[in-house]
Amino acid sequence: MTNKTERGLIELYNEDPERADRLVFGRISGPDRRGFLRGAGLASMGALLGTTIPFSTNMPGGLIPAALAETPREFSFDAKHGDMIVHNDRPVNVEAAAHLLDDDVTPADKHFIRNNGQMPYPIDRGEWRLTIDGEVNEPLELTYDELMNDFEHVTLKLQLECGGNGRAGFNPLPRGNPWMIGAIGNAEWTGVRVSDILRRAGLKPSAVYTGHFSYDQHLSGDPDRQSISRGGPIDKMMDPHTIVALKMNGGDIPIEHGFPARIVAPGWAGSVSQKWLTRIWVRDREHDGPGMTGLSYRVPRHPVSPGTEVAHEDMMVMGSMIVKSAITNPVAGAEVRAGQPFEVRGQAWAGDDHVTAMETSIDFGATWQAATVEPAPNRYAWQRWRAHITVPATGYYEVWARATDSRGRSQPMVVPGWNPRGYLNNACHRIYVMAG
Ligand SMILES: Nc1nc2c(c(=O)[nH]1)N[C@H]1C(S)=C(S)[C@@H](COP(=O)(O)O)O[C@H]1N2
Ligand SMILES: [Mo]
Repeated sequence: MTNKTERGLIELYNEDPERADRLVFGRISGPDRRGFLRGAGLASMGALLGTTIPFSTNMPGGLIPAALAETPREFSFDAKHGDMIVHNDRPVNVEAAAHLLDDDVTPADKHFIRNNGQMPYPIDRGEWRLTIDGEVNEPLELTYDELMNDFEHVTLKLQLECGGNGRAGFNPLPRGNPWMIGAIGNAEWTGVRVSDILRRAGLKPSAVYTGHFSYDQHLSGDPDRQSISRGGPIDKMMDPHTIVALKMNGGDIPIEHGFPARIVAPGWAGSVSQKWLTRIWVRDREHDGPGMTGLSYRVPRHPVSPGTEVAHEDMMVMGSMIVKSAITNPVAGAEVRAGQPFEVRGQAWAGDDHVTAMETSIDFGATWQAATVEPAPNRYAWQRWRAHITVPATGYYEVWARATDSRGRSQPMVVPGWNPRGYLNNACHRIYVMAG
């Protein structure tokens, strides 16, 4: 994977608004050109888009129009996987453009890839072992064949989302990949329940947490440094949906997704789901490997204002991801016909919970219409939602989508809860359409 992506426009606006204006508008016409971002430049925006904006009076000030903010194809170089967006190739970090998430089961080539270290060399499945040790009565060393033959298997569609999905929306932009919406996938995973493996080893009463280990080397090449080693509380690991996956979508797990075996702990930050798994260390305290301490995969215990430096002791490990949805059809920028209904659809998910309602808006959130949302085929799978939308007249529209979960929590319209590393942005996804 050699192609790089131009920085996302949101990121660019956060870091260097004048350069962003130059890129978008060609040149800066006056000192207050940035006024565009404060909602004052609607006339010039209409001119830029080549059309009118029927609901422009509802448009919140400071909002970067979706046409400019969310069109990776116009602002990125061609990625190797079609419309996949390559943030980095060392380590490999690739996300899907929203319309690639339209499949109910995400194919491997549309599933985001998040590596922290070097991709391991092809691993010999015959040599591979999984060690279970620590706070167990009987440590285990399992072969691939034993996992294939001596345990019950489950096949589940499971959402796996990077904790930093949506990071690009935070201002100031925290360090890390500027994921937009596509660091999420819902593949079909087959494997052995972690709970069955831990029961076979026999948990001691002191067992409270797991620590996960793997083959991938640290980027520095130092063999003594792990690239990442996270884990989860015993309750999450004993949940029957948390598995050691041996297959992805019915075949061997592709190397970039963790061949020959990985954890899938659905609904939690993807980093709990160790790829190229070699060991589960059962611990008598919260794990403290790379990715567990400091600011990594941790959020402030109490809300902080954007840009705050938060002391490490005021941070806590993230648990479940939160309610979110993506518009996967139409593709951003699609042409539709005024007065004629068109189908809008997508996926919705809510970490440990499920989605109970979906709504869409075409007037910048002034009014909302109910959409249908299907039940998940199994717990922790994402849910398909659909709506039929008609725009009243020609012009530029944004379609906004909002999910509500089983505990009554909805997606916010503005970016929520700034935190030092930019986790858990579940602001509404929006796309633009042009009505002719
Ligand atoms: N061994 C290992 N496991 C890992 C990672 C990694 O860098 N090394 N990245 C984690 C992170 S941060 C995420 S979001 C998921 C991504 O899984 P995917 O690449 O299959 O989408 O893998 C997790 N498991
Ligand atoms: Mo991640």
